[in-house]
Amino acid sequence: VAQPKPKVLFVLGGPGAGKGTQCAKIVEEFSDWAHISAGDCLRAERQDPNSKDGELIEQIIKEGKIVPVAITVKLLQKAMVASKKSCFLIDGFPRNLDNVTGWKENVGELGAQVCGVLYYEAKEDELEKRLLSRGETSGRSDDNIDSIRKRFKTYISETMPIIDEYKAKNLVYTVDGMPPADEVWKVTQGIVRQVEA
Ligand code: UP5
Ligand code: MG
Repeated sequence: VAQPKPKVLFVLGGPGAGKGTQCAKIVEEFSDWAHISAGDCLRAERQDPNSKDGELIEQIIKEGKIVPVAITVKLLQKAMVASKKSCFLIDGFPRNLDNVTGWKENVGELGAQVCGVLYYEAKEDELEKRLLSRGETSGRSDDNIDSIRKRFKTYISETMPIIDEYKAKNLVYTVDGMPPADEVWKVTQGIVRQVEA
């Protein structure tokens, strides 16, 4: 019997919009789904002393720029296989045109069906506040005001146009990311139910 094609939801939104927080809640409630954070994959690879890409990844993350897709997509695929799940939340990817092309070439429509984009919308001043406060304990090398501003810039110039492209294809589920996380969760939950159905 043929296996059903894996489902994918891309999860996008500005830095600190709540992508990771909401994905964690989704996988708690919906057992078919795996949470694959591109940023987490890259940070783990950076920590691996055997990786030849570690230094490059660190430099790019600090500058709020985007890692070449060949590196990212390889890590995403590895994590997807390791999860043994059939539905994937791909958190923080694709962030630019290079990412979209690299996904299509390496995973593509044969590998997985992209059901849509879960998009968390929030204002920059709120995001800055969240990230600075997280930065007190996160240990993330990009949770400082310099890197945060650079991340915003990249988000506006490179990621927003990608979200707009998916919007034009009617593939975007826009969620207001400004209310408290529990309220955002109620909306998120409804969308995942709809995607699963
Ligand atoms: N928080 C969450 N929800 C809240 C709410 N509703 N109200 C109040 N507070 C809320 O949340 C951030 C903080 O806000 C937390 O303290 C949380 O408690 C609180 P989180 O859920 O972590 O938000 P998230 O959107 O996941 O923020 P994150 O910082 O992870 O977003 P980024 O997109 O900046 O980070 P990511 O890890 O995806 O990428 C980091 C870097 O890696 C990129 O800048 C880039 O350099 C690189 N990268 C690539 O190059 N390619 C990729 O494909 C992916 C990443
Ligand atoms: Mg995150």
